Amino acid sequence: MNEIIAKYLVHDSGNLEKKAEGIALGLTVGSWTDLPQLEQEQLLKHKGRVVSIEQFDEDPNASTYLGKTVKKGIIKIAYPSMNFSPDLPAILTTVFGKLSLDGEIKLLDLEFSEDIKSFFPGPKFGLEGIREKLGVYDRPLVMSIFKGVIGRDIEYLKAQLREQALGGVDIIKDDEILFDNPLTPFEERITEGKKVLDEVYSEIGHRSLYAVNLTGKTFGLKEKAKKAVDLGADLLLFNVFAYGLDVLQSLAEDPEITVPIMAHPAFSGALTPSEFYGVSNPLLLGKLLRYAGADLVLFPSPYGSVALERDQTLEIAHELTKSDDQMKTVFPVPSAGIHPGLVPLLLRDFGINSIINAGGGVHGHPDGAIGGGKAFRAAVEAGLTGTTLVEYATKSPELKKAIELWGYKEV
Ligand code: 1AE
Repeated sequence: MNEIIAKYLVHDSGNLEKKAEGIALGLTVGSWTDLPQLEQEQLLKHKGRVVSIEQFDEDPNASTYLGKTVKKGIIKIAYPSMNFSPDLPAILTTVFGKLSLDGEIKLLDLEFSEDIKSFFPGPKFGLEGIREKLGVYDRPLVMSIFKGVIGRDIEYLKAQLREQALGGVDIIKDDEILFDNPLTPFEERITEGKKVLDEVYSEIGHRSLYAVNLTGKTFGLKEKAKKAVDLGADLLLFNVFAYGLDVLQSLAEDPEITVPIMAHPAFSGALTPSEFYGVSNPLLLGKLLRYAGADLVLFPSPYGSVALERDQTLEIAHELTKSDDQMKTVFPVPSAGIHPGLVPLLLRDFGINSIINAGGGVHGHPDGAIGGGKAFRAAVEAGLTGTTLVEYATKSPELKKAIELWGYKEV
């Protein structure tokens, strides 16, 4: 069947069969029982289909929170592909448009049948493409984030870029809150950044890539992204949820935008955290970002300052990396509040096909960003060689200082 199956979590006091049938009808052909027989038959092929209903017992915590007696249920509904054009705005409006406003209902997952999926080519580069750009295949990558750049000029940015690169990180990304501005204009960040990274490469033989923040009004993004490519940008950072998934897809699918795109989760917290409403994190930050063409995806790790539940982060990473013969895998980047002492936990959870990413945990190191980068690389090396952080710290003064400052968790 050519259809999309949506899985919903509901908290409802009424009859779930009736609710499910109401959704299947209401989001497709609407009220139809009063129509003549012929019209009913014509509309039948467009009608949503209730696939399954699971009802659980009353959930006392949810009932108390919502101030009414509710039972939890999981409903699956199939929507025929002939009802919508094969793009995310049409799909999301069909499966969770008005419905998202209608009571305690959360969209957990979407299953695309093969014909619909073929309209979503996914990442252009993906995890393997990023590894090829760096020539690094046997370890997690390390990424650092510019910090405190707002209000500073290009010389400051260049100095911070240089320090981060000298620390041995693989990728350096703009902070998502750095927009185009007269002190550090987009184009100059790319051209000047490139010179700095080339210098560092010739000095120490280490190549870092720079992800510049692609920002501005939606209709100017493509032109700006192409300009970035012409100027030699390595990667683009993109605040996808401030713009929309389809904007990301348009950028990713453009044959002239020949650099990987890193999706930032800013604003996704407006859609995901509730147990009762919104969209699940694995769907939004995992499956849909992959379908829309992100090559790398940042999401809150279970351990830092802005944490998600561990199970959810594992599910996000699974959606990004599970094998799929139509689509490349995506680099998971569990982030926020990460320091070297958390590396063993991150390696245990996300393995070598992930990126360890930090801002404060690099720049806040007692030896500055150079020390921070070295401490992260040492923590990764410890994990890969089966050595504890404490043992490895005997040969890495930078790691020693980091774990003294922030602590550590061995696994
Ligand atoms: C989940 C996004 C993390 C992020 O963008 C960011 O800037 C983190 O900074 P730190 O590592 O928490 O300082």
